[in-house]
Amino acid sequence: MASHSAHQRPRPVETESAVFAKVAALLLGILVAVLGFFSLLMWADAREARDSAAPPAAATSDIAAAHNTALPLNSFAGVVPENAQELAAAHKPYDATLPPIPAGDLVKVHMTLEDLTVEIAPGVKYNTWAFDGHGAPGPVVNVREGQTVEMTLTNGGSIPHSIDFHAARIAPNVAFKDVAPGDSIKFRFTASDPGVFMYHCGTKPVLAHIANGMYGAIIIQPKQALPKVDNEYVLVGSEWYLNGDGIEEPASLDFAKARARLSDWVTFNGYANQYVTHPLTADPGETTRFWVVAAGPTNNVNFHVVGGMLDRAWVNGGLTNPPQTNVQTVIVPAGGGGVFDVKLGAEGLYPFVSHAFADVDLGQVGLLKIGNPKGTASH
Ligand SMILES: [Cu+2]
Repeated sequence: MASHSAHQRPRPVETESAVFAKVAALLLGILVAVLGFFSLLMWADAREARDSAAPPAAATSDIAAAHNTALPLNSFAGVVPENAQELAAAHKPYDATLPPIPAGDLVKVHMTLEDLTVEIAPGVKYNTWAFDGHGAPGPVVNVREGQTVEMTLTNGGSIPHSIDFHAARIAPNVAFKDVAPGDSIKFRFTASDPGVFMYHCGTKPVLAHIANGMYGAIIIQPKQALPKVDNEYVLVGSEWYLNGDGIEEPASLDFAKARARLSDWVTFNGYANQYVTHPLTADPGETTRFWVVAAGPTNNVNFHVVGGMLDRAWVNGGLTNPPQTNVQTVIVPAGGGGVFDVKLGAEGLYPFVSHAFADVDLGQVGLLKIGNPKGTASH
């Protein structure tokens, strides 16, 4: 092959079409540069508008105004302080253990509603409206089919609230009506439908009241008992929409983000990843029953146990029908519940997740620790 230095080729004469092509390329270059300059200006403008946007509304009175809040919305997804790991370890997890069924025909449940600041992720504080000092979720109500539940709700908060039991066949305008601050309401219903159900505040806008933590699980065990299992845990899935990162000062609800479904944290029992740091436990060969409620306000829980099968799955509450068997993933719809039996033989760390993985990323994952395994899970 000839090298450039050895054989200098004669410079070709440029044809008319080559000259035209060069001029066209030059003009195109100028056009691209001009367009680029203007788009840079527009980008800077949009950025400034976003950064200077007023923080979205938190109080109920501002919720109507927030309906008009324009996009884009600020995300605080996954934002934690530097010592998050330490804080996660120190956090006392919500006790997921199924409480015992009270004796007698009448079960009296008394919840006081209060405004309470709680942690929803390591170092992330949030102003909730909380049932019975629990933050979120509220206490688990566990009864047997045929018992009568007498519910008393006392409103210790600053605005009206209410309580709506999905397990109750009752006139909602009577039982689920708004209770003014300082007042109480008392009503009874028969636990007639076995299953796992959601309860929540039904005061408008319901989206805001649920997003602020006003939900919990009520379980009605069937008269004819389910197959006996070794461990029973209650998981309430929910998501949080923050108007700040909640680190320096507590965050409140960003209603516009709740409407746009832009969650910052997604949790089991109100706190991101708490059962990763503090796993639920079982022994090898044991069967574990998960009572799962998807409180939302909007997200489903796509329940799945990594490394296992849902050996028995009672879908969406009803425990009167036979369970599905050997299922991989079951959707628990927002406002619904499911019961899942999982038998795991080998020692290990088995993640339970909502298999909508954006939600895992934001904290809706826990571990079921079988025995005393070495090493860690890959999820
Ligand atoms: Cu409420």
